[in-house]
Amino acid sequence: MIRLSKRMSKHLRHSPESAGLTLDPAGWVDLDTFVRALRTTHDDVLEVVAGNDKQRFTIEDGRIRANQGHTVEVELDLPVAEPPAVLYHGTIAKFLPDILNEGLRPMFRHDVHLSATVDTAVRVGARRGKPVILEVAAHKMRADGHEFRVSANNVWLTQAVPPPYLKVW
Ligand code: HQG
Repeated sequence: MIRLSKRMSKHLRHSPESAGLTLDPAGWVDLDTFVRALRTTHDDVLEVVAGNDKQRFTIEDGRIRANQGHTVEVELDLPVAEPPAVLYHGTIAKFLPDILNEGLRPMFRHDVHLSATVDTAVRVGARRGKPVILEVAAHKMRADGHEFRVSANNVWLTQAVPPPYLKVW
């Protein structure tokens, strides 16, 4: 199931064409087409979607899409949302000098990914090594005109976080 989940992420976020798929502008693909393209079964796809630790996918009206994390161009059409006072970002020490100097940037993704809880940020950072947690002054950013969106699986997204809004937690 983890293997299938990773393949689903790959084709719904990064390289649909490598499975012969085309996403619509909002990232959706017909579920039957998707199942066939991945040479899997509806049941297995449904099991991954329902059991996914991070609720990475949504199935709606016979279509499937990834909730966030795309590198291909998609317009998720998420509404602007009011963030909590602070949000968190998990990274590693090696990236800190650049981050504190130029702020958080989306790198290969569309947006910077932020978490509402320290726990989640720790998990995100721990993917790369010993996690270092940054606190983001989200309310202040919002008041200064920066936009936040929240994905269907509760990942907070913003274009960039300039250095003045960051502090090491
Ligand atoms: C770092 C997973 C240098 C940033 C997770 C991160 C998340 C900078 C890396 C989701 C930088 C980008 C996203 C700068 C940011 N200079 N390094 N100016 N700005 N960075 O994977 O947040 O399993 O694109 O700290 O759970 O780690 O895919 O972002 O270390 O929600 O669903 O550059 O990926 O979700 O890495 O993770 P990523 P992320 P999934």
